[in-house]
Amino acid sequence: MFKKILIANRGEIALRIIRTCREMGIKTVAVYSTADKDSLHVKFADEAVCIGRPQSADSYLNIPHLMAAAEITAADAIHPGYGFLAENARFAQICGEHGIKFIGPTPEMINAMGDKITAKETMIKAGVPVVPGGEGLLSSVEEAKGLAKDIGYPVILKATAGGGGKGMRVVWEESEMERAYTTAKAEAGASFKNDGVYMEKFVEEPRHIEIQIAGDRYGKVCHMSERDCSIQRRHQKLVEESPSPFMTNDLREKMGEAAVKAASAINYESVGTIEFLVDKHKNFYFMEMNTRIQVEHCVTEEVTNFDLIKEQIKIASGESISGRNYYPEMHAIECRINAEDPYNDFRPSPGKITVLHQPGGHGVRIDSHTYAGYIIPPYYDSMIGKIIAIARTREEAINTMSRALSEYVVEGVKTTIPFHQQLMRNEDFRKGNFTTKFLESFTML
Ligand code: MV4
Repeated sequence: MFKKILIANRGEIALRIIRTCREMGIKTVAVYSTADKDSLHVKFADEAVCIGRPQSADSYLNIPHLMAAAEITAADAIHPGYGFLAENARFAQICGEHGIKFIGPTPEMINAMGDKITAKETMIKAGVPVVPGGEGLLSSVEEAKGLAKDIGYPVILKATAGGGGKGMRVVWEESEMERAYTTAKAEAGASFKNDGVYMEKFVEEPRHIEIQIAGDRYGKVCHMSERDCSIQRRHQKLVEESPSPFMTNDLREKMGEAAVKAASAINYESVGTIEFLVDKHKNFYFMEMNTRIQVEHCVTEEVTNFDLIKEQIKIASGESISGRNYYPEMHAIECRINAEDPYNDFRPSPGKITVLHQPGGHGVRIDSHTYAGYIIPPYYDSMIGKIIAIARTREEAINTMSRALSEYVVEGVKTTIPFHQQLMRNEDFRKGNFTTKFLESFTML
């Protein structure tokens, strides 16, 4: 097992990883930018190294600075968390070249899923359902128009280097194709330095349901059931839950089996997530694979009784997994608390938290790096924590969440707490009656 792990991240996930390391008897090294010198992850780690200026490119994304920090502290492994360098194959490669274990998949596995066309081809070969569409890159507007006629409108154009919505265009009829093709390509080129786009049938009003998987280096892969992430706004998830209110035992078996096939196809090692679109007829289609621990991993932890960070570290150190699948025994809902103003188009609201009271009590978990007096820097994403409510039934979990939100006091900055309070009272949400379009017609009262 590792003796000392450097955590190449900040905020709540850095703290989350430090907590598990402490329980496992592993020493920790925090890295921090000058903007994060008073952050809790710096205080709670065994050692801390400043790696640069506030801008991510100068600190959390600066590979030479991170490698220097790992070498001077003699860390034998690096945990990348999520975001930043978590899905950067070159970083994983460089860690390996320095004899430092990257806690995650190999560079080859990251690359296999990083290019969406390659990933889709791999899934087709593995027998995982994908959205009907063209094979490979589009090379002209004419080709796009011809293909769309075959597939049938509406279609969607996606960036092969994309994910998360950038370089994506829905096209409802042929007259829109030229403009959509041109702008999707330009946006993809500007965002990813790769302007390749491909086409799929547009699945209308889908649910976003993802399956947590784990694989070890001995070829065993298992799934740990689903998370419903349909409550999103501009491709930012706000609420996640497990199990999905839309799930049936039969669909879980089918999606779980497909997710295991997907991960097995690339001999995946580590924890990971297979994202699916699910239509109203319960047809499901592979969307992409996340080769990292995700923000919403906590709901899976709470319903399956696993510490997924511990599993991830154990797998990286060469331990094997049982190979059996795991099913929800409870219901868990997670609300992301962002320093944003839900009454003002979710505008970021950085600054000092002057007063803080965090909820507690039965069935409530808080993952947050905040404290009274903490200054939320403007340089990074605005998530300041997560509340997870756990109960035997979905209705009870919603009631626990409502109660917890009502206890949460944050002064000094605006937060998404009022949004979540209103959502927990929403009739359609309570009935489980929502798709990825739900928040488009949601207005703050
Ligand atoms: C789609 C789709 C409908 N049909 N693909 C959004 C982000 C990227 N990962 C893929 N996305 C979508 N792909 C087809 N063929 C609808 C979306 C989509 C979406 C997916 C999940 C959660 C929220 C979403 C919001 C808008 C669009």
